[in-house]
Formats: sequence, structure tokens, C-alpha cells
Amino acid sequence: MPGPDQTPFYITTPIYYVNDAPHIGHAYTTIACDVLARFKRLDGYRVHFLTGTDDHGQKVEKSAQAADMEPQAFTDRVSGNFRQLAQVMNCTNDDFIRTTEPRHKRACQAVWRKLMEAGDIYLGTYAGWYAVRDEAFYGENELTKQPDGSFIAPSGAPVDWVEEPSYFFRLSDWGDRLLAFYEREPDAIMPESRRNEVIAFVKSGLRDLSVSRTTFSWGVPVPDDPDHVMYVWLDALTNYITAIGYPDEESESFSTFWPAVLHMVGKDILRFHAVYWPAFLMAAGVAPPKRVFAHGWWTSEGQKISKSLGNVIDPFEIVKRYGLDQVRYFLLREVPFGNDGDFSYRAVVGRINNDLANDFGNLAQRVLSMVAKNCGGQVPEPGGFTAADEALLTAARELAGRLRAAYEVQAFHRALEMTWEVVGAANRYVDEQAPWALRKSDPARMATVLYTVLETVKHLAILTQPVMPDAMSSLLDQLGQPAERRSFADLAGALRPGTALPKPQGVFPRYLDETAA
Ligand code: ME8
Repeated sequence: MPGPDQTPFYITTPIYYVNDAPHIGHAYTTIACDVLARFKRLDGYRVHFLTGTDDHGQKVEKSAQAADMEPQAFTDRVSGNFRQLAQVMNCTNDDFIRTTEPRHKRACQAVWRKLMEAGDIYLGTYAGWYAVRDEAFYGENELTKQPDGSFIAPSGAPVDWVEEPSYFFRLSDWGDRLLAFYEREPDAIMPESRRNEVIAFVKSGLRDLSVSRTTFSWGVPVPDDPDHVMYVWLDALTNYITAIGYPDEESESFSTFWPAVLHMVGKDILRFHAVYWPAFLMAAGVAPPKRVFAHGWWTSEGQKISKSLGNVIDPFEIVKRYGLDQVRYFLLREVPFGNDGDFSYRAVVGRINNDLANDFGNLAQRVLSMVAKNCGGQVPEPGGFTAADEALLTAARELAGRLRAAYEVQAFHRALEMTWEVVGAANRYVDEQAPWALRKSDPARMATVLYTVLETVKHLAILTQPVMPDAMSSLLDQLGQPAERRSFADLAGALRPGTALPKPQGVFPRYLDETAA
């Protein structure tokens, strides 16, 4: 089943604030994007995968001050940690953007001018609440009063009263056009529950949005009025079009990849992506993004992840401890994508020992070691297939189409569940067919059974490459599948009998130290 021929697919992570070290939540979004990017590439799409850092804003400026560093030097350092995160997580991003780059300043100022020309920006004064932690403005009605008389935002962030000259974006004019957009593109915001929240928010009425600040300077200067820097969210959101060549809308990359984009974000920043961003774009005469998917929130052993609770999960540490592919698998398998989830060491170890070592690993190990011992280390020659053989092979061959449907709606957990259904069917098949008992009584039948399992494992391995690239690469080597024939189009070509196979090696070791968890 060949994939679409080079259909464009652009996928982005949020650009992360460089106020602090990367943690498991950042790794989660970036890995999810990498899995989709890899899946689409293997399926024949032309993929552009972008990640990067949000270098500007008051929050970053304050963190630089706290570290007693100039903001540029500070952001250079912390941004480097996020670049390293993508590398260590084996992510295949095509670009890494920083909002302090000249290409980005140019794009932001071009957007600003478009909004000005369209009459969507005017000068006024902002007097209201601002949460530096969220880099967001809040209405009084959204705040909760604390016992000490101070207010907090719905996110729990403290807010300050701000009063300063500011440019405003006429967001209040955009409500109907946003609602028409959501209506016209029912898949533009996912999951559906989040889409409904966004629609309700827009229906409740939009206020004009302050889009510049004057009380600090760490940002992109407003064209022709350098006392103002652009609001960090207008600056940050623009990164998605900077990276593909905006303002050169005629460029090959921009015209190819826009608006064929999927913005993957956490639920915390959905409003910025699903309300402000399409409004800014439409006002600037640019099409809104094809999809924004808001995933859920990780807690750690049942608690909110926070520095003050001391339960921040360092993604570099857990990869050292459990292995990279194991962590990638866990994050996408454990929680239905879109829901909140809890990170617990027991759960990680359970997934490693059950799903990976016992189920998939054991299946591969059993068949490969039997082939090594009983078939001269070569792919055996199958005879006629029985109904049981055909049933397993059919389940394996149908998997690609089922996974495609799951990936289309970012249901990673469903894709992995469906893959493990075939793993389970293959393990049951091996138990029922008992090839070890056929070795003396019916070696030809044993060859057919082992071939059937090898061919099934090949499908599983090719289709699981996006989630566990290293482990599946090792498994495909052991199956004798040439490195240049591992795309989904290559699923059609069956394993060749007589292919010499290397000595088998386990791909998924058990995690033994359960007590340390
Ligand atoms: O919001 N669970 O940057 P940020 C799941 N710069 N995901 C989590 C998470 C958790 N506990 N914690 C963080 C910003 N994330 C802006 C974005 S985009 C134009 C600008 C992930 O560093 C999740 O993707 O605060 C969330 O949306 C993002 O990190 C927030 O990253």
C-alpha cells in the first residue's frame, strides 16, 4: 500500500521558554511530534518538522536577571539545552528556531506591518492584570482571590497590575470569523472536548488584546515605535511561519508547507494557538493552520510537576536509566493522547517488562533463535499456508492501514494497542503451532510456521520504527531487511527465503531493578 506521493506535512512543537531546564513535559510533546514526523516520512509524505525556543519576554528576562546574566548569553545557554533535548531524544527535526534570530525579527515585523495596514492594530493604554509566568493578560473575572488579598490566574500563576501605553489587536472584531472558521474546519482543533472549550470561550465574547509592552525591552521592537516591544505571544506564534520563509509567501517552502500544518501543543497553551493565532493570521491575510492538537498534562506520582515540590522529572536522567526507546514507548502508550497522565516509575517498569520484554521481545527472540538453530540461520522456505497462517499474515498486512487511521487523528496509544494486538495474536499462534514440536515430525511445516512469524514480525518492526527507531532498526537487521527497504511501501515485498540472518540478539532487556523504582 504505497503512501501519498510527497504530500506536504508540516509539524511543529511549541517553542519552549528558555527560563528553565527542559523536563519530561517538553520531551513528551517533542517525541510525539517526532513519532508523527517519522510515520509520515515512512508513509511517503514530504515532512518538515520544526522545534525551537521562545527566547523573548519578561519571564525570560527575569530569569536572566536572577542568573545574573545578559539575556542573550542566558538564552544562548538554555536554548542549547533544548537543542540537546531533541538530539538526545533521537528527534528528526529539520530545523531548530530561536526567536532571537534575524530571520524571525524580520517575519515578526512583517506580520506587524500587515496587521497595521489592515487596521487591526491601534494605540491605547493597557490597565489590567498580567501573569508573567503565563505571559498572559487576564480579566478580573478570571482571577481567584487568595487569603492574603492577592489574585491568581486559573493556571495558579500570580498576577500583577500593569498600566502602560500599549498597542491593541482588534480581537473583539474577530469572534464571528473565528466561529465560522471552526465551523468550516471541524478538525482544526482537536480533541473535540478542547474544540468545544475554545468555541465556548469565543462565544462568550472576545476583548481586544494588548500586543505590545513598554516596561521592558527583551523582545522584537515594534516597527516605527521602538519604545514598544511586541507581545511575546505574537512574537512566539510567528515562529511557525518564519521557519518556512515568511514574509516570502511565494517561496517554495512557504507555498509548500503552509497551511498544511499540525501544531502540537499542551492544553495550557491552546487558547493562544486556537484563538489568537488564527485571528492574527487571517488579519495578516494568511490562511489559518490546518490543525492544532492539544494534548494532556503529566503529573508525577500523582502530583503536579513543580520545582518547589522537587518532583521535576529530568528527561535525560530517565533515558539513562530506562533506555531511550523504552521512554518513547512509555510516554505514548501509557496515556490516551489528549488525556492527562501520571508518570510513575512502577508504570514505566511495568511497560518495559510486560509489553516490551515479555510480549514483543519474547516473540522476536523465540522465532529468531529457532531460525538460527533449526533453519541454518536463513529465512526458511515456506510451503502452503494454512488458514491459521493466513489469518496471522492478514492481521499483519492490515495493520498499516489501521495505524494510518489512528495516526491521522494523533491516537498514538490506539496505534500501539493495535500493534500489540498483532503481537499477542502472533504469540498465541506460536504457542498453538508449537514449531519446536514440528522440528522432527514435520520440518517443512515448521519452516512455514517460522516464516509466517518472521514475516509478521517484519511488519511489526517496520511499523513500530517511528516510536522505537533504534530497537526496530536492530530487529530489522536481524530479520535481514535491507536498510533501504524499510518504508511502508516496502511492506508489500515479503521476506526472501534463503536470506542469511545475523546471530540474534535481544532487543528489549527486562528491567531487573524493580525495587529501585
Ligand atoms: O508555553 N505535561 O513554553 P513552555 C505535558 N513558550 N506537557 C507539558 C508539561 C506537562 N507537565 N509541561 C510542559 C510556552 N509541557 C511557550 C510556547 S509556542 C508559540 C510558545 C509542554 O516552555 C507542553 O507542550 O512553557 C506545553 O504546552 C509546553 O511544554 C509549554 O512549554
